[in-house]
Amino acid sequence: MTQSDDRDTAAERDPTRPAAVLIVGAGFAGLGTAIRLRQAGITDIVILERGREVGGTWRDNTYPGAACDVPSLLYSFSFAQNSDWSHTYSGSAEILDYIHGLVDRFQLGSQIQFDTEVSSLVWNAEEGTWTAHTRCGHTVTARAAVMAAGPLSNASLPDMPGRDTYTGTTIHSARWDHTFDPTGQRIGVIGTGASGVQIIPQLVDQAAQVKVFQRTPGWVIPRLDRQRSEASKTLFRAAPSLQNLARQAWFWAHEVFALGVVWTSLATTVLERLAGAYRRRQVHDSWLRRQLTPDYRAGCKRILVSSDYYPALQRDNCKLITWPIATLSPRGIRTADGIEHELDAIVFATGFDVCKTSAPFPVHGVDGASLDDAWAEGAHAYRSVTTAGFPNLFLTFGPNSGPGHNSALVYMESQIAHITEAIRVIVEDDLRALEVRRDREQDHNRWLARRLARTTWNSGCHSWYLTADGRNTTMYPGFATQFAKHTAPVDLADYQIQQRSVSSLGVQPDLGGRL
Ligand code: N01
Repeated sequence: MTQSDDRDTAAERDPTRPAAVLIVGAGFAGLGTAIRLRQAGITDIVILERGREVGGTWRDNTYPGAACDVPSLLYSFSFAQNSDWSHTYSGSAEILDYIHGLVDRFQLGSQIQFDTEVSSLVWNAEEGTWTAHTRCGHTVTARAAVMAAGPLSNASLPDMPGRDTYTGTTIHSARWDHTFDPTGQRIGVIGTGASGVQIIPQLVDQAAQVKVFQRTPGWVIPRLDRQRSEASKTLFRAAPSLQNLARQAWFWAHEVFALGVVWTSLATTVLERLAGAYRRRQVHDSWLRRQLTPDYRAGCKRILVSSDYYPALQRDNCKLITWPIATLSPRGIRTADGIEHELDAIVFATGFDVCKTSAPFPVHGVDGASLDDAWAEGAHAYRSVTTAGFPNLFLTFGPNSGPGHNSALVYMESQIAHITEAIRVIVEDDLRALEVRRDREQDHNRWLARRLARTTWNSGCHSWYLTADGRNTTMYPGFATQFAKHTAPVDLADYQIQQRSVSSLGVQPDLGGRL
């Protein structure tokens, strides 16, 4: 670390003057943004984190079997590669270790304020600053703000009839209670999405009985995981270019996957045939197979990647229940066929409340306009990163930035590239405001809407990608390569720029180590 890097740590900085950047959230996106900003010479950064440690979704999702269904070589930053992944697809603990390693390696620790939950963000047009108000009553002001709270940070507990009457143990997948011992228990699992299919095999190994309450079956493909040899780790350590080549190979393999997952095409039919053959090979009972057969096109909901889910469902102590849940009762779950399933514990693998028509906390931009009002009919942004009326504000995993077929981190790096360049311009050119032009944002969203209409996600299934009235505000309708080409560069012609004099704020532009 250079001396100039040292001087702007959160502990040392003068809290009465605005920081260059405030970042909300210390998960992958928030930390990645901080790393790239620092590498661009912008070091005066404050990261506000509501939890007690970094890691976001990988800190919160510690349920048994939690792992990534994207290969680790690709599910890691290109600018911070790791040769030592233990498996092709690593578990959540190892991913969390990697994130902690980023904090140490890029010396971000002193820039993070933990236990600090942002309750609102307010733009001050005169000064060209954002002020974050926190639940503990502090404020932090900065010239640019990055919202990196993560789309999957709030667990969704469905409001089922009778939920409060149930007297057994309830656990949400994203808030696992590690004091809970499944051994010998009768457990119900609600939800068979990406989290559910990872938890169920683990519970079946230990519990006396597991009842899986499925509302919609998913398309399942095998997970080709294997332990990595010491030789391959040594090789990648010695030859990083080889590791990069392996990463590129995974990347392009996933890009090809888009042909079947993003659009309904011949490749979708091929994918469905392969998943069907896998189901036939794995599931022996024809009635069970029928219950597990989706009635929507592959890719419409997230494809499930698991090699142990189908075998677990066929174990003697596991039963798939497809009758809809009528109510929770004091002793368990009553399904629509009138049967009461007595359970010692219910696991809700029911996903997340994803903000599709609102911000995660109140955000007030130009003239006090609220982001919630702007997004009332569905979140929108320019290239997923900025939105008109909210200058100097940047979003990670903003509207229409989600991948259906490739690593979320690849998409994240493109957003971070755009954000870093835009903030560099704000700081170096000492701008009061950099605000995307409304017409450019609207053009972008009209283009998105046309392309989204032709994607598999809009082919008729119900998923968390869509708003209640069917608008897709979460996914990007294209390849990761297109997203990067679209998102990473900053075209200043798409932005309105307001200059200001240095003296108006009484600070010198922060150029970190760039001078
Ligand atoms: O949540 P989900 P998740 N009654 O929303 C069911 C990421 N992730 O936590 O399909 C009955 O996908 C719901 O049923 P249905 C990944 O991006 C990544 O599993 O809506 N059932 C569904 O089965 C993923 O997309 C990894 O009919 C109810 C399940 O609960 C995202 O997280 C691993 C219900 C929810 O599935 C979310 O996945 C894990 C109700 N009232 C997760 N409400 C990686 O490996 C909901 N359900 C990277």
